[in-house]
Amino acid sequence: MKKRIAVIGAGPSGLAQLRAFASAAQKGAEIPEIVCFEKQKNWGGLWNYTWRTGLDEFGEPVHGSMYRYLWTNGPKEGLEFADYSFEEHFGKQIASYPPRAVLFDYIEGRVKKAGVRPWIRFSTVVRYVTWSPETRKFTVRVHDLPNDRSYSEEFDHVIVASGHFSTPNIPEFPGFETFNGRILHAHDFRDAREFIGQDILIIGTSYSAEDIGSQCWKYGCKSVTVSHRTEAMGFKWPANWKEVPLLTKVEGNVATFKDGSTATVNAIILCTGYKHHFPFMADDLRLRTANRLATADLYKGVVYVHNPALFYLGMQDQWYTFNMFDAQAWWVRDAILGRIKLPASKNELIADVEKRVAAEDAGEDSYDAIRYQGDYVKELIAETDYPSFDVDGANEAFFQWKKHKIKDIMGFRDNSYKSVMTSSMAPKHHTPWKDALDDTMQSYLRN
Ligand code: FAD
Ligand code: NA7
Repeated sequence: MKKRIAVIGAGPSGLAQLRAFASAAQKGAEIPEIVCFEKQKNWGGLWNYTWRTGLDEFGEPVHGSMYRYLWTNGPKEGLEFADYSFEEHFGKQIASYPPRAVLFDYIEGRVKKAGVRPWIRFSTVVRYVTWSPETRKFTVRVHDLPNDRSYSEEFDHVIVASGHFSTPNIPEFPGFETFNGRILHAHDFRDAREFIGQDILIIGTSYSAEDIGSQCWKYGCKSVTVSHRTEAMGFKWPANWKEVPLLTKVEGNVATFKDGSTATVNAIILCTGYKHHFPFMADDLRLRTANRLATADLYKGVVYVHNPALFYLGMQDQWYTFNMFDAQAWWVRDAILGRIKLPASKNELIADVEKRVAAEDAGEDSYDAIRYQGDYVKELIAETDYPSFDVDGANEAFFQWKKHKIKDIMGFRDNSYKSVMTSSMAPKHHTPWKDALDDTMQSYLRN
């Protein structure tokens, strides 16, 4: 009997897993039967844009957290697939910070070519996964949404690739009930034009805060006030930005901050991050981790230490994305195919996690964090046939990116970097990011 593998999610991580198995099959390996369950009606995960917020047409929580006019927030040279370059996909080298639609096309191009779409059951949400120690199999209960039909199937392995930037972390501040304006989380932000002419307050200081604030500025909000819990972002912001300490209360439209200062605002956008949320996993299978580089309870960052037949992909906080998901997917594939042997004892699995946590904690700054994740990618690809690539060169693109942001936060996307896959330099984009209001693929590729 062939082994059966369930993959939960057809975003970049789940698709990397399908591609990894397809690649082994192309090279003549016998592969297991693979079933990928995807709750949305198309693939691409977060890169599959939806205008919807709240619940979808079936009453399921909307997965999408991406918004219109989203351009990548890091250089594409850091995420390029080693087995499918941007040049192979677009027939030419393209500029370094593509908008969402361009990356969606790139992700889709590789899996279309691999022919894995028939493995995916779309509009099918995974409801509950349990493990039987007797049969040593997982039971996966799913709901086929359009046909309103629930059913269960058994699998030898489950690979959870459901992402972790979809379930918002939503703190509450005194006075929210009576605020005279809109309060939303970044997860529900869709179009910066909604805030044209408005004074907006953003809570949080990470990527969502930086990027949503920048979008609102670019499309014409009146002012941006960013409130921090730990420390300010400290970039050289435009004149109508300010950074203030943490919000303590709102009264009417007046927000008061920890230092006693106030601001009158029309809208509050909570850019307060996301939760790892797996309500569909039984208690003994559910990953519980903070958003960090060395996730809790995952040997090699992918094998669930409490049940090594279960894998999680893409659960780390992310500098590296697509090629890290590939590195993980190829490694998980080889563990399942028996090409890589897992340690026999749980203690060894746990010791590996402890070592990774200590190594991450020993880092002093974000440059160390980039190196740390780069080393992790190197470690995994050295153990499989994923094409090796110049990870140090990709680290270098991230280092440059950080410097470019410090120099000009509204202009960093106008820089170009060298591909570590093809060694060619990206062209400069035809329009500076701050003036480029059209985010369509046609416009972007017009170089
Ligand atoms: P996801 O893309 O979240 O995909 C998970 C998939 O699982 C989804 O298709 C979902 O529908 C499905 N799923 C979830 N639960 C179930 C279930 N119960 N049953 C069935 N299917 C399920 N990364 C970059 O590299 N560059 C960027 O510029 C960038 N910008 C970002 C901007 C935003 C606003 C956000 C939120 C993230 C951004 N990221 C960016 C990071 C992003 O997390 C990764 O690029 C990537 O999408 C992660 O892929 P994934 O497959 O792990 O998760
Ligand atoms: P992150 O990177 O997890 O950042 C969350 C931010 O929210 C961070 O600045 C936190 O501040 C802040 N936060 C969290 N809880 C609170 C409360 N209770 N009060 C105030 N501030 C809070 O999430 P992002 O959404 O920015 O980025 C996630 C992904 O989406 C990323 O990959 C991007 O590419 C897009 P802290 O520093 O902990 O004080």
